[in-house]
Amino acid sequence: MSQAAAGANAQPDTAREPDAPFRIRAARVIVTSPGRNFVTLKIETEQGIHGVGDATLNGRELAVAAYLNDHVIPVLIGRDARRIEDIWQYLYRGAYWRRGPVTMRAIAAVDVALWDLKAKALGAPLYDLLGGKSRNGVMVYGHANGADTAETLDAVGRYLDAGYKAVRAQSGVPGVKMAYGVGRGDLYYEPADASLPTETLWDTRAYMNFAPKLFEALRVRFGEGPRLLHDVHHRLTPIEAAQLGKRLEPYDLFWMEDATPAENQEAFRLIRQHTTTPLAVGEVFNTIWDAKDLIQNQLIDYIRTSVVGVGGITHLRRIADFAALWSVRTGSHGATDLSPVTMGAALHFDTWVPNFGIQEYMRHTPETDAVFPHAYTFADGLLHPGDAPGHGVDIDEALAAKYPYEPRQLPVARLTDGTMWNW
Ligand code: EZ4
Ligand code: CO
Repeated sequence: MSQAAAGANAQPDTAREPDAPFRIRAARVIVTSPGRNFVTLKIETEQGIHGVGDATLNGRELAVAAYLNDHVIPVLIGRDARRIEDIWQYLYRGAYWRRGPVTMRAIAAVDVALWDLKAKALGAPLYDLLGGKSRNGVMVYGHANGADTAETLDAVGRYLDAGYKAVRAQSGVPGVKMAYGVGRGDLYYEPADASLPTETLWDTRAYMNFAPKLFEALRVRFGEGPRLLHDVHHRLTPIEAAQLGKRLEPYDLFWMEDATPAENQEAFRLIRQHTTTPLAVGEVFNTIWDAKDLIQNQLIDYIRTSVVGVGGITHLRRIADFAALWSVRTGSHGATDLSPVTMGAALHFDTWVPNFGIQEYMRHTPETDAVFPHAYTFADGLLHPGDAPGHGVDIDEALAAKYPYEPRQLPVARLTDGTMWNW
């Protein structure tokens, strides 16, 4: 669509005055693969300020790139970049087809880029626009994993030695081919590993018998101090999840994550009735509607929605405020498929949000870090967003261009009898 055509349909507002400094002059999608795929949106104003947002949807990257290029960028050109809320509502209501991971990640990219841009224009770190610092640093948890219990214990030990205050432990399970969360070789754990989905096998019984022993061994070795987390990754039924939660109670987990799929939010009531192990859920949620019943019925303790997953800071803030009413705290998703841009935005959000719980943090590779220069730093188990204006993360477009897109999909899982299961 030409700009003239866009202008013909425009609302008669000052946002579209051609010489307005905050008028959006250009927006473009940058797809790059410095070790893994990322989709980034860069928005520029007439004044020459730019903001950057992440639109990466692991394994489905080009769907979001197309959504942005075909449906979002044409309606962004000419708008007033300061009107973050109005643009959010325009993209959400205006799509008619609400929600969904592709739409909400595209909206997130716009929203985060606009918050970045506005904060830069004001010369302020983003956390100051949200309400200022609520804490000195953001507690993160790292991902420790190993092929078996001994390796996993060593991996947890390395994280604790590095200063982490919280560690997620995942281990290979005897009898389970390629358990979730376990790296292969020295690579950083990166599940989207092939152009067609890798087939993994899942054995619930083997896992249920193994997981409590892993955490018993962790407590024997490391004592009661470290916060320990675990991700079940949607593999159990509600009653199995209830059983596992009970069996894990002696080992005082910080949380048990995604114990069962949450399309049916009501399913968590059964788990909740049986165990006091804290529950975390929400990395695949797109909006507050996915979490509403879980939160207002106090069926969970941590909400894992991320900046990039739920349409950006504008909507994540709404979820967090709603969650605070029921003492549910944030624990945002932060795996490597969430780009440094999301990590930067998340750290500003986490620095402000009053009901902060914890932030997931998997280090990116040096190649990724070089493509996305960033202000955030790690020290003593905490991440710090830095004080640079905006969210503090940019993209080196010349370097990004050296890493072309490579198709990669997430694995699938089958039960031992061949039945398709949840990966
Ligand atoms: O499997 O982000 O808690 N973290 C996770 C992640 C997800 C990936 C999927 O793209 O569950 O490792
Ligand atoms: Co998870």
